[in-house]
Amino acid sequence: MKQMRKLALIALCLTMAMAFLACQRRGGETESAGGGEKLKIYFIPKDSVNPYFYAIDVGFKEAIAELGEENFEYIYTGPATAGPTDQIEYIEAAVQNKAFAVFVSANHDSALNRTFDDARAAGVNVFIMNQDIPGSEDHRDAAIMPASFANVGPLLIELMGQQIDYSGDFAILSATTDAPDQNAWIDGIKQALAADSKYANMNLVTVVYGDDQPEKSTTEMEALLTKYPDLKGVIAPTAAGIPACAKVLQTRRLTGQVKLTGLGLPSTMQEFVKDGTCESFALWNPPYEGYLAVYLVDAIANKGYKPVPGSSFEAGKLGTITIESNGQILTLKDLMVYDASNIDEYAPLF
Ligand code: RAM
Repeated sequence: MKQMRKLALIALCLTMAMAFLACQRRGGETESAGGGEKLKIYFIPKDSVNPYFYAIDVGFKEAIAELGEENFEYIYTGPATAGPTDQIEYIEAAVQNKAFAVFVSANHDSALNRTFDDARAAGVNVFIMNQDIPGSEDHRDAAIMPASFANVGPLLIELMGQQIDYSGDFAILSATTDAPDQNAWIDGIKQALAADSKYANMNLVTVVYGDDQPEKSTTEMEALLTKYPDLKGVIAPTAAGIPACAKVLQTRRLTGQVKLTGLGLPSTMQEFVKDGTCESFALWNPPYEGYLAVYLVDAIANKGYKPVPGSSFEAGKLGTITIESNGQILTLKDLMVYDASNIDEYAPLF
């Protein structure tokens, strides 16, 4: 009997050890060198498989290399899917692990509020990454924005207009239904469409959601083409969705007939710009966001900086960064447009 209990105990310990190791590997956490004084920085993307967020990760690593690898423990971890509450357990684990700061690309504008409050009460600096949480700003310390969101909708409608000669039906293929960033841009597209008579002959037929997953984006794009045979174009403001849309157009030999624009990574869009499937699309510089985040942490931890509106900190090659009155930090103001003239230059970068 005693022997059996001992065996059961050993089995339990082994299972726990394996589960612990599995957790460590989940989401590709970086290895800790184990020092006690390191600043622990967590980056929790919308989901762990969307390549868009790997481009931000590059910036974190670049700044850490500049400021000394020995000073940081950087952990990139997140859920497999981008559900509204999927990130909670990852934020809680970061708090448990005594994170200095968490950078979260929130999948919902309020579903994480209590988790953020608990984290801040435990002394963790909470930043929203690549977007903000509209209406819930009191629950975070600041938000790192890739660009001014006010510029996104007007630019995307203009790129679509240029491609379809400002006339005809178009659709939007977004990411998840609750995504604060996507919804802000969709509102911006709708507002610009209504506000400018230049777009009077353009008609938004529907908004569909590919959940930032290539398979679902593909299915949704195919359904759009079937349901709207007169569709002239699609705006996909998602780096996971736009290459999936392009692939569908390429495979169905619809290049030139149904136009495509949106937000995407030059690296995944290069082939589609080259063959004319996508004449132009836009983005900012995702690595800058991670880079800026590390300098922000360094300023708070080592230079007595308090990240309050109106204050400034030095961010290496990005110069002096000032926090806006609404607590947002603009990595860049304007977006950049990619087309055949510059895609080869940017595709190797991100
Ligand atoms: C998607 C995500 C992300 C967005 C990019 C452009 O992958 O929705 O939040 O910023 O696209």
